[in-house]
Amino acid sequence: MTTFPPELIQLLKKSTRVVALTGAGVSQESGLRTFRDAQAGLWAQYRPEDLATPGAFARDPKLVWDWYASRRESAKGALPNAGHYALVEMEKIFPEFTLITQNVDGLHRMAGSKNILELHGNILNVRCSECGTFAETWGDDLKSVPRCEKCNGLLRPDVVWFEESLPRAQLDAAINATHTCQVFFSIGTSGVVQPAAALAHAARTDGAVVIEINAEPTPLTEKVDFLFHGKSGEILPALVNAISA
Ligand code: BV8
Ligand code: ZN
Repeated sequence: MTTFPPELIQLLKKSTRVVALTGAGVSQESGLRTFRDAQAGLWAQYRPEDLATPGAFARDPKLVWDWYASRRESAKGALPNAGHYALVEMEKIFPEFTLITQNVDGLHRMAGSKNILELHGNILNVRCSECGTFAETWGDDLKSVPRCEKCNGLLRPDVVWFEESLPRAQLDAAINATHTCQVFFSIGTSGVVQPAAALAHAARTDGAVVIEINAEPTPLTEKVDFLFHGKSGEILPALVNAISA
């Protein structure tokens, strides 16, 4: 059972503006592979960074479509874990709580979080790569990538690929929340993907207390004010209990 320094609990009890940045580690206990977990089966021969790019989709749209289709099915079959639900509780505890997620699995929304900024999109949504129209349904023949009903363009997952810009409104809101928060949590992220990884450092520069909850050290670890190594699905509920006590 994680124990927390009394000064941290005192600080959190009187904090009003709090930000939590989450990464794939938060969904690991829901059975979803993290981004740097070794891929399995057919996908073991590929690195995610080599598939999650516009170039990969241009070169082999069917390969990329199928990778996302298998990940979409995994995400659909996953349920939020105790870490997701603890973040829902944190949104009720802190007057101004902003959840910034790099995750594309939709589990924070499924758990009941409301004020969510999805920096990298959502794998459950599919849009046209040409006209941007969202598709509710699509054919699923084994040979080709489904096409847009409006313009016949290739459909694609509604996620941000490497070398693609993040959605401006979400990123601006994330930067604003980061600059004004008193406490910044970095949870279940390796802290290497930019510009999301820069947020924790910006919070620290602006004087926020930075707390890392992660299974292993990251480039942020030596700079944080409080560090909890372990599973977010165990540490977050314990933290919420300690704050609520
Ligand atoms: C962009 C969607 C402008 C797709 C993803 C500087 C500035 C700007 C850009 C760059 C820059 N330097 C480099 C770049 C380029 C690039 C980048 O960052 N590259 C990296 C690899 C160096 N960034 C971009 O391209 C971004 N675009 O900036 O646009 C631009 C325009 C033109 C040209 C250049 C730039 C776009 C980045 C978004 C990419 N899309 N996802 C998809 O999912 O398929 S990112 C992807 O990585 C996922 O979203 C994932 O969430 C994210 C980050 O990974 P993590 O979440 O941290 O997951 P990871 O597996 O790494 O770590 C999990 C951690 O959890 C581990 O530490 C593990 O120990 C821990 N853990 C595991 N289990 C648990 C746990 N912790 C707690 N409890 C557990 N149970
Ligand atoms: Zn279209």
